[in-house]
Amino acid sequence: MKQLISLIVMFTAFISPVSHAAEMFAGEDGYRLWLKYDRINDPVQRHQYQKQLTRIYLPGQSGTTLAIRQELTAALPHLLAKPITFISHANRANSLVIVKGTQAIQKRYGLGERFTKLTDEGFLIKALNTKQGQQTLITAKSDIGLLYGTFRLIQQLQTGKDIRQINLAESPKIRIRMLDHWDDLDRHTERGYAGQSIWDWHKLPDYKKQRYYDYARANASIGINGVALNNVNADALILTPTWLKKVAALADIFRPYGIKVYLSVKFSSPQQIGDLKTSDPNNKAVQQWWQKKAQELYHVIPDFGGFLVKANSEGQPGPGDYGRTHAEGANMLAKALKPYGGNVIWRAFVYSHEEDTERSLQAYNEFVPLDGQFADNVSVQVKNGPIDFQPREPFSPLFGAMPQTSLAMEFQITQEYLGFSTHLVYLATLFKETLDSDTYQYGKGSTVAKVIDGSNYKAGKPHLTVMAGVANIGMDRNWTGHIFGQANWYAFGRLAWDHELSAETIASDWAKMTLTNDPQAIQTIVSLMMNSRETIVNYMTPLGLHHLMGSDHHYGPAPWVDNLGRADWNPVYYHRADEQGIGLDRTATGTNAVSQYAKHWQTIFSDPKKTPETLLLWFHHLPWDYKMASGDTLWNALVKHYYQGVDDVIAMQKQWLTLKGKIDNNQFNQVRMALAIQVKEAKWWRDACVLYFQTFSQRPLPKGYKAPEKTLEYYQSLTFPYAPGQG
Ligand code: BDP
Repeated sequence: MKQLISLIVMFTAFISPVSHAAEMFAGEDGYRLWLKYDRINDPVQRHQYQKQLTRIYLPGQSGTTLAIRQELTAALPHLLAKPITFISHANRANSLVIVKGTQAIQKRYGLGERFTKLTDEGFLIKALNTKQGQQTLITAKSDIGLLYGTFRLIQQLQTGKDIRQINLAESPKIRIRMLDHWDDLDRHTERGYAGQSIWDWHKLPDYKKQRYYDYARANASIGINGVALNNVNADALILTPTWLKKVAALADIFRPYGIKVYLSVKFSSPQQIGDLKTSDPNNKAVQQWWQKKAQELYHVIPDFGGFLVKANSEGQPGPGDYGRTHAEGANMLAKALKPYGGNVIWRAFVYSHEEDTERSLQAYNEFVPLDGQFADNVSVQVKNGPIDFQPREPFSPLFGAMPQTSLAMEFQITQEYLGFSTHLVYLATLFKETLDSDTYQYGKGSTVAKVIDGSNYKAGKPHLTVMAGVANIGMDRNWTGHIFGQANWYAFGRLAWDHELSAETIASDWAKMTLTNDPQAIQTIVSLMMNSRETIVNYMTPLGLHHLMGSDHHYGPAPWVDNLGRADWNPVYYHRADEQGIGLDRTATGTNAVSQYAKHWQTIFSDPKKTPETLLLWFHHLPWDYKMASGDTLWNALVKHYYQGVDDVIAMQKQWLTLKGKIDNNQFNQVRMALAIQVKEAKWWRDACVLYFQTFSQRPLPKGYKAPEKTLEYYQSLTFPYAPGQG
């Protein structure tokens, strides 16, 4: 008997970790993203829509029509708990009609101006009450418009909207809405924190993974219509015939979903893969080389999107190597692509290693004089802030300074400086902060969004309008490493489509589609998301501090670093902490970065009393005892922000724990574990920064604030040789 008991004990000990894991991680692993088509809860809605949406008229045989058919087949029978049938006549009552808006259709359904005003990608969804019953019409000028309309209708169902009287007309505000993958050809992803690159180059072009199709579906569902497949620090090999076949295979998969493929190209490709002695854009042989390359490209990929170029930046080759301007370089490539309808997206994140001028000032100095010189199929892609995707930056002054150039927005979705894929940070609030910033280019109301969507363009609308996001996608089963990383991908797409949407609406839609439809849980999740960005700013870089992270890998705090190649690579350059105070003087007495902004902002940013406190130390070096609006000293306020950040992550963690049982266990546990790490890392940021800055301020922590447990030396001794995503 004794033996039997010990055998049972042993056996349970052996199996229990397994069953524990099974219990924790069974269920939704995140692969389905926001395209979860589980049954609509509300039986009344379900019943109504069963009548209205399960008989579908969808003529046409194009790849896109097929994609629509497949999506409806994947979605509706599950959402509505009833099989669907495709019917052969449009005029049947109680049906869903998905048709292009021919003259006859426009007339029959009385579509009018709302239809004619749609762009090629726009759509109209309308409930029609006919004598026989209800019809729901999705119409558009193209198959892609119909696909977008279909996804919008499905989204309405997923988010519990009442669609009985649906009447929506939408067109994207920005023409090219793209993801930039910083994926290398060996499947390493620069600044990627979600596993290997999703492009399995070795097995392409023959092996076509389901993940590629699901990636295309996810992108199309939020209106993304362009992807740059490879790293801006480009490998010239991508333009060789072997690689172009692989690229073409992906382009074929993405085409029905309205997604065009772009490639990052190395400016020195003519030398590296073309046997030329130079890559000078003014050289005839070089120009011809690119023209032939374009011809070859369009032969294999007829709808190729174009080139994304990082030139003369961080050691990359470019036209500057030959004394030519960015415009000369970009226009040479643009000319090669023009006959085929291709575009050049030329990055303004440039700074020369050799130049002493602070790197954040260089882009403006180099590009503004070129305003008006770029070809109409070139867009100049500007990062949202002047430095580099920091938790908070003011908008880049370039947005208010090039009225005759198509300016593209570059956001970073991958969280290089915002906690990798471990921290829960909802980025839509950051995106909106930039988009809604007023450049004052033409007085009040000249927002960054209006620059990007072309409304502020000097002569009519620019040919090109672009919003790009550096992707956070990898091979992790849940795609983005963190369930809430998916929300950032989703939000980026929705805002690129319509920058007027609120961050809150998008958060709520995403949460309903991804996590739950329980109203109370949604409230908790949305509030947690909406506060998350300010929280990370507080525990990493409050009051306008920036660039305090570890070198190279950018993991964790290292405000003490002062030994890197260029002065402006060092955190000490940016915080300038000394016995007197802290912050970087960017007014006329300092770097004079304020001079790059419109007069309105110069007045505000030059005066610490007028500068928003969120950007105080971005623009000013101030004494430790400087009086803040709250009456606190700067030192006390700084410490309080750091502690607030940690308190708020702990609060987030508590909020999350209340969701146990209300959302899927697997998703719940993934986020629970990540939040536990985030709490630890937030404390690490707080303690390392407070201890370090205290060596200058020489002041005690404000009353009631507990001193960090570890020493500054401890934090300074930490190394992370294998931190992911390094450049
Ligand atoms: C920085 C990244 C680096 C990129 C660079 C860029 O650290 O890996 O190559 O930007 O945007 O944020 O080109």
